[in-house]
Amino acid sequence: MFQHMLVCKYVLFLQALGCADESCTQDPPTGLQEGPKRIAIQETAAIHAALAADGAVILTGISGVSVADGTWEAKAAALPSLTFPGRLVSKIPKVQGIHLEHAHLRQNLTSSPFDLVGKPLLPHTDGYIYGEFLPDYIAFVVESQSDSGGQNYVVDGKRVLRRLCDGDRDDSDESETCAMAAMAQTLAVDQTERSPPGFVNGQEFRGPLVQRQRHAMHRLRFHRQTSVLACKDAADTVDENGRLGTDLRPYQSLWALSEPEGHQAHKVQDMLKTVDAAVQQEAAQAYRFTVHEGEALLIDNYRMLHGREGYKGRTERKLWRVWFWTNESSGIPRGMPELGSVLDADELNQI
Ligand SMILES: O=C(O)CCC(=O)C(=O)O
Ligand SMILES: [Fe+2]
Repeated sequence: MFQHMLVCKYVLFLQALGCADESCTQDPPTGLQEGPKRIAIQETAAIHAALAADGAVILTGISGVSVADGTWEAKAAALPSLTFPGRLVSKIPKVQGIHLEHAHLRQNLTSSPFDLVGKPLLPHTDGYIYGEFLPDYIAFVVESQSDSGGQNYVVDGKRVLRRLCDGDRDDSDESETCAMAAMAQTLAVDQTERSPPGFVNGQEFRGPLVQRQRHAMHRLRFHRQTSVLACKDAADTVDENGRLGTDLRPYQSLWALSEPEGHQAHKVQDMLKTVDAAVQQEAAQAYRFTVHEGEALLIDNYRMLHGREGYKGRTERKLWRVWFWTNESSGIPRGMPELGSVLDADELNQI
């Protein structure tokens, strides 16, 4: 009987992780005890091995990338085709100077604007406004780092699921949270960014919090954006070193019920709160690391959430953010041009 219970529990655990068999438990996420590995930008195979293992990698040698005008923006734009040769669906990467974006955001946010510059960032996925069609990889190229603070962190979606459904734990709460992990992967919830409580109005998107890619089942796709109020908390509660405080509001995500009046509403609400809390706990424990000038942080934006501590100092922190879509993504968002080199198209057909 006891053995039977253990087997059932294990099956529940595998189901909650979205696995039909044991294959996806063989490679437990490491949790990046020392932050992402540093790998030279030319080492394509090593970069992909690190991405598969850890979901994030720090690329070195970006200053040596040869581009016609030598600017950091152009080096950032070259990064997707250098790291994913022949696999890009978006031929023109979207590059944005985060330092340039700040002024624009202050003027254009549909929610009441407030000063976020230098304040911590809670764990999120990028490109959330595209709904289902968020970029599957993102990178931050560092042109100059702040004098103090500004450490990044990543939260592994696999670890969030494992926190909810740890096969080794043996308590009654665990089977409840394990059922919630399964629900997070099957039940559609509203993940549309709406302002308020979001910053802007994004594309409509309803779906499970965590999904597996149709053509790349090994990949999780996790979406999380945080409410403006949660970001305000993060800005208001920093300690003297600019670090994120701990007394943030309990629920920070923009995830909402698809059917607020439905008979399952309470259950779904509990699940959203529980997954949100697990994300927060993982973020609190995540290793903080500094990405230096001339390096880039490359992240699997489907599996990983990312965030950043606050920063200050006289040196302007200049980062170039790149969003790109590979042939394992859900596709490029409607209205985005698919332009670029015919060579890429040929290579893509050979895969
Ligand atoms: O400032 C950073 O290091 C990251 C910023 C970020 O997450 C973003 O702009 O999406
Ligand atoms: Fe981001």
